[in-house]
This record gives sequence, structure tokens and C-alpha cells, in this order.
Amino acid sequence: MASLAHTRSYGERALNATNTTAKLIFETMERKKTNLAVSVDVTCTSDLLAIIEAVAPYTHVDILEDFDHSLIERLQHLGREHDFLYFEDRKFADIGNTVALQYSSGVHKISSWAHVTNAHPVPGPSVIKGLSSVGLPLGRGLLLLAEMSTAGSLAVGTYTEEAVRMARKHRDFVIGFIAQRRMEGVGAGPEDDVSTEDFLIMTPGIGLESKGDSMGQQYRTPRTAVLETGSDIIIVGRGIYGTDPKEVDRIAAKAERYMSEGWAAYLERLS
Ligand code: S5P
Repeated sequence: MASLAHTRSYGERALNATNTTAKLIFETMERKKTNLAVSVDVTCTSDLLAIIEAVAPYTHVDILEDFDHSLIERLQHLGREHDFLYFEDRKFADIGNTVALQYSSGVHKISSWAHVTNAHPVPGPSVIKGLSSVGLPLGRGLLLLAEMSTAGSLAVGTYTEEAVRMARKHRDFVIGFIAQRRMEGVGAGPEDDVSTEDFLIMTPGIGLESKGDSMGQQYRTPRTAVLETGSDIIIVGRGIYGTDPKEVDRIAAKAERYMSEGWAAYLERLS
């Protein structure tokens, strides 16, 4: 029997989630009535903070790149004040021992502040074992990149199936996928009970005003992603912060628009 995870509310799914972070994400989405994650790919601290302040009421996860360690306290304060979680889009892709060190140490100490991070499945289960050795004791969660939004992505077919099989064997730590569609039942064998499977699906490549960029990114609308292909969380970057991170009113208005389209599609999916 196929899983019906995406037909249940985020609140119901929180009740069944065993991983601490997955539970927290579902609860926060239900409480704040948002399934929007804002991807903040900027290089300068002041721009980063300005965007977070502008979009915080509309999000539950922010993705940070070019992170500066001195920001940790400020970000944790903002997260508590505005009730959102952090997803570091680090895309780990090395042997277990190396990713464990990258996750826990270095300048960024990602495991100390990011509730969720992600990894490419290309190294095999080793990458999960390494990250889990650091993240599981802290109650963190991991997403595997089972698919990508870019044209010509190699993460298709048996690669995607293997990613889901790997996740299935590590359900304590792997809470779901970066993907363009639902993954329950993908690559499953007769021994797998997929009827109760529930993966958190976070989907990038979302845009309302553009179909893509000049470097292969491809956009779909929040409605298509959430309603037609069952995404749980839409990840939006430039569609919200555009080209000028200083235009906070415009950024807040865009975040509001993506949030309401994403939530409306979710409500329609439930009905
Ligand atoms: O397949 C992917 C996976 C990711 S995590 N495609 C993506 O675009 N992403 C990330 O989502 C990407 O790294 C960026 O941070 C964000 C999309 O940004 P946008 O400006 O194109 O919305």
C-alpha cells in the first residue's frame, strides 16, 4: 500500500515523528502556518541579518551560507524570538570520518547551531554514519539530496532509488530528502513496509516570476511543488531576496506572498 504521509496534516505527522528535529519542524510549521524556507545565499553579515529580520515572521527554516562564527549567538536569539529553525545547506559529500569533523568542528561548528543539514548520498552510507555520530546525540536531523532542481542533474533513476534505500536504513537520523517529489516507496523491496513511511520533502527550485536562471536552475511554482508533487517545504532564495538585500519591505512582501501560496496549496492538498 502506498504511504499517505502527504495527505496528513503537519500536526499529525509531528505526533508520529521519532526524530527530535523532524518533530520540531512539523510542530513549528503547524504553529506558524508556514511551509516556507528562505534560502539566504549572501556573503555579507549585515545583508544576512537584514534578510532574516525581514522574513522571520514568514519562515520556519533559514538556509545560511558563508556563515561567520561570531553570528551564532545573534542567530540563535533571532531564531528564538521569531520561532524558526536553521537549516545549513552544507551538502556534505565526503567519507564519514571527514564529514564528522566538518560537521562538528572548523570555523562553522555547524552541528552546534543548525537543526538540519544535508548531504549528497554519493559516498554511500559512510556519509550518514559520520554525520549521525555527531548529530544524533544532539537530536539533529539530516536530509539526503535524492534529486536536484538543475537541468541535467545526475541524481535520477537508480541513484535516487539508492538514496532512498540508504535513508530507510537510517531513519533515526535521516528525516527526509531534498527532492522534487515524494519519496515514500521509491526503491522499496517486498520486505519494506512503505505504508507508514513519512519523509520530510524539502523542495528548491521555486519561483513565481521566473522559469529559471542562466546557470541551469529550474523553477516551479509553490502550488505545483506542494499540490501536484507533494513537497512539504518550499525553499525560496532569489524569488524573495532578489538582487538588493537592503530592500527589506519588498523582501518581506515577497516572503509573505510565497508563504501564503505555499500554505494555500498545502490546505488544498489536505482537503
Ligand atoms: O537541487 C537543489 C538543491 C538545493 S539545496 N537546488 C537548489 O537550488 N538548492 C539550493 O536552493 C541552492 O543551493 C540555493 O541555496 C537554493 C535555491 O536558491 P534560488 O535563489 O534559486 O531560489
